[in-house]
Amino acid sequence: MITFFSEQHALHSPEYEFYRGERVPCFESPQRASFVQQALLQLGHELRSPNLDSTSTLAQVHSPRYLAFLQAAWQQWLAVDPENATRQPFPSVWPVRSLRSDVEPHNFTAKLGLYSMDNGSPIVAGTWAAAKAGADAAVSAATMLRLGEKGVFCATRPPGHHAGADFMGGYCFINNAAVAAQALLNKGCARVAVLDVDYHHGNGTQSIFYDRADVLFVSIHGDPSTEYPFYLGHVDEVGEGSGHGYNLNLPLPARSSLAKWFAALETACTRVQRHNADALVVSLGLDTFAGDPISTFALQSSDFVTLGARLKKLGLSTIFVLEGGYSAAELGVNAANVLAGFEAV
Ligand code: SP5
Ligand code: ZN
Repeated sequence: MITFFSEQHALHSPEYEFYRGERVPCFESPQRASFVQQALLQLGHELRSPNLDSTSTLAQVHSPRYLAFLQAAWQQWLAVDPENATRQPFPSVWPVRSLRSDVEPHNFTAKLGLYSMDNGSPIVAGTWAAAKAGADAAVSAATMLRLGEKGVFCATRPPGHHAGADFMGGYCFINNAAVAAQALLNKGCARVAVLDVDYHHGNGTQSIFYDRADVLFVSIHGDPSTEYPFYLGHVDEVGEGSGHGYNLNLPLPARSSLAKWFAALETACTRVQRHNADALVVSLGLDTFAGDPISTFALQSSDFVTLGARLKKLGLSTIFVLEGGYSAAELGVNAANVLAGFEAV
């Protein structure tokens, strides 16, 4: 399968995040992409560098002030104090209910809070370049699909599905799946479906398309009552306005069985089929793997072949966008297995 991969991903390499008040090594690491790269090359998949500029599509998905901030964030951090070059910025204050988010403050940390949903998405000097390369891959993949490819994989990081129109979060900065879906619409698709199989609810993607009927969003994920991102992903979120009925959440309790997960996949596929989409975008989180260090579902490596084969049965041209998955050593084989299942039938 044609895979878009950019070495630029390695420019996003934060050292630590917080867990229970302690600094721990980042789960979302460059070696994730390296393992995927190695596995795909070994199996003879074709790796290409993104060849299109996503700038105009990005502006359809994210707000201008958020994009401007993300692009300039590291320079602004250095402007606060040159010694910040060796420090990771984290937000410490957020505009929750009753506070204003329409006025951008001048203070850097306050801006960071305005544009973040958590303190779990550290920015480094190369974050923008890495994230932009992921969006370029998404647009490149959409073009390949319109040229007749049946399946294209974006083996990119950082992931994207927690990023909303104007905020980062959950290791995500630019919503690559949303960029892919919007690019498909721009290139003539009337309807697109996004199926999010990451362990965590794709709150960013849901919110970006919540009031639209052209992009169906379906997600299978850990119940937000106990699992990140906690504040979105419940069954009663069905879309609003003309988007009413075009959002389907299938939360499953933490530690749900394999049978429950694949039953939810059937429900998801049935809804996708009913959308009569011209193309499918899969937010391919691999943190449903039994060995994932921060998740609790039960998929084994071989189950990812089954997933790929089931998605192929939908008969839709498909862009796979890598999202989460933190068991880095197994990420390559698990990603490759999805592609193998998709290409086998
Ligand atoms: C793209 C993606 O998968 N983002 C996930 C972001 C999750 N961030 C919160 C991490 C919390 C880690 N909790 C560890 C629990 C271990 N028992
Ligand atoms: Zn995830």
